[in-house]
Amino acid sequence: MYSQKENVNILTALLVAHGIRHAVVCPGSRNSPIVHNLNECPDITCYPVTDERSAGFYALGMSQCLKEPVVVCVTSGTALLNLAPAVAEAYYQHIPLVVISADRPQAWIDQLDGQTLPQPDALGRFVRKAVSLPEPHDDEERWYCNRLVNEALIVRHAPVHINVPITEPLFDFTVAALPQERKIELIPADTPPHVLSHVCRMFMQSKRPMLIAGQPMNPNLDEAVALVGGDERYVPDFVLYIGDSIVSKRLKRFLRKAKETWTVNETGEVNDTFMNLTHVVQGDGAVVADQIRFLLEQQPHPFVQMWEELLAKVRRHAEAYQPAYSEMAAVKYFEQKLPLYLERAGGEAVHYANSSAIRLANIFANHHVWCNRGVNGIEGSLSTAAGFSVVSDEKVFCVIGDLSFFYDQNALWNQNLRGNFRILLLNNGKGGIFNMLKGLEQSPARDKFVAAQHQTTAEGICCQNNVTYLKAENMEEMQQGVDTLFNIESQRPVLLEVFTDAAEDERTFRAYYEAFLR
Ligand SMILES: Cc1ncc(C[n+]2csc(CCOP(=O)(O)OP(=O)(O)O)c2C)c(N)n1
Ligand SMILES: [Mg+2]
Repeated sequence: MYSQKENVNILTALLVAHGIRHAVVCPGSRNSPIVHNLNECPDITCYPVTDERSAGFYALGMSQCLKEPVVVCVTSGTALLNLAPAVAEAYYQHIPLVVISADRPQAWIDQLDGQTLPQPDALGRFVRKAVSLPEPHDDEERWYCNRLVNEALIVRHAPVHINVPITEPLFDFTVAALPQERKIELIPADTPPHVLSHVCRMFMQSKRPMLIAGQPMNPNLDEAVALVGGDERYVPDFVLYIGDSIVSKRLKRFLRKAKETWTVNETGEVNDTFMNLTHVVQGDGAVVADQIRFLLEQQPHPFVQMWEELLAKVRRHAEAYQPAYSEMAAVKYFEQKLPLYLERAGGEAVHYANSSAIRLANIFANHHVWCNRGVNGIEGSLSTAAGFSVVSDEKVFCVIGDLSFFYDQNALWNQNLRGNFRILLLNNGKGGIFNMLKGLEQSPARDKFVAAQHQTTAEGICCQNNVTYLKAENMEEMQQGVDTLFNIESQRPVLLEVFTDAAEDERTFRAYYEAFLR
């Protein structure tokens, strides 16, 4: 029988899954649920040591001899601090000690309760990873708890610290079996033979494989997922995730239905975006993507083909759709004309700002797009594109909403800017994205305070900074303006301000989806 404490059981199940076989355990009541569990596991042998300082060194010696991670488990308070000398020694010897400390619930830290001190980062720089587990109440917290334990246990060649807050009552040992926990495995770059080829083979041999490339773009996947709805035939069983963030929330939610995800990255980081990660392969994701594309050319995969047909259908819809005058119409026209311009001009760099701009790019752009999607801030999109332009020989375009533009207007106050910098400013007089949030329309604060409605135009800013200013207030002016933005010769940056109505932007966006979901 195991403890009633869910975080303790998740931890125990994952210790077993990660192959832990030895645990040095120190006396105490707060850690007794953990010690109890370790003692229940047939694959784990416990070794009692009273003095925690000594216990740490016991574990160090065991790990040296066995060349595998060894647990040392202590109660709350100073017990943990007594491990510091052994942990520091392990750090510089590259020995994988797994420190497990029981803790009081967070609410009781610094409240003069017995045996409490701030434990989560107490071992400082002498551990490679320190995590403090939640006491889960729902599936999201259970996922979080699982992930944190996995993140600590995949670290190699260094000590780690897992802090485990446990609320009273402590002594209920009535759970018959440990939970089935998902193990996340790290496959280091040096694993033989040819890890990346193995991953590609796995991809080709899966029944329903899907390669997802994060930042910059997943064109048309948001709409495709909307179209799929609840159709299980489209759900992948094996997702291979490379690259960085994904724009579409709907896509992320959809991929959570997949059986498992493998990710390839250089750092070996755990990014469990779809909550079903099982393997982190250390390596170059672009190499894997190229290899898979090559294999798919040799031998088409029916599931991949089924998705490609769906994406082609969405693309046809995007091409055929005629939006009313709006931000969408401007981006669509810009993207339609871009390839024609490029045929003549050659190079390119297109930056999109956050909010609606990048979402529209995800529908209409079919090329590389730059966007600050690492943390999605609106504060630096114009500066990023401006910085890009001052070291580029090509034209650099920036498609940006009004709040993002006015926020970062300082970007234009710069001696180095030249005529290769071209801005398409989508001014709908507010953060139009907030129109898309269901339920927010009920708040009288929405337009004025949440979406920061305003009547500012960029004309004065352009005049002040010697930026060529163009504006459009209807379809015809917008199309002429975009053509000019591409073609005009200028020594100074050029900006086209397209004025639209946020309510119309919202209607057009919704109508685009409704037109093919019908
Ligand atoms: C630094 C920062 N502050 C606030 C936000 C929250 N935020 C996200 S989108 C947005 C509105 C952007 O408005 P705009 O640039 O006009 O684009 P639109 O929504 O109209 O397309 C805001 C304030 C953010 N992402 N970053
Ligand atoms: Mg706006």
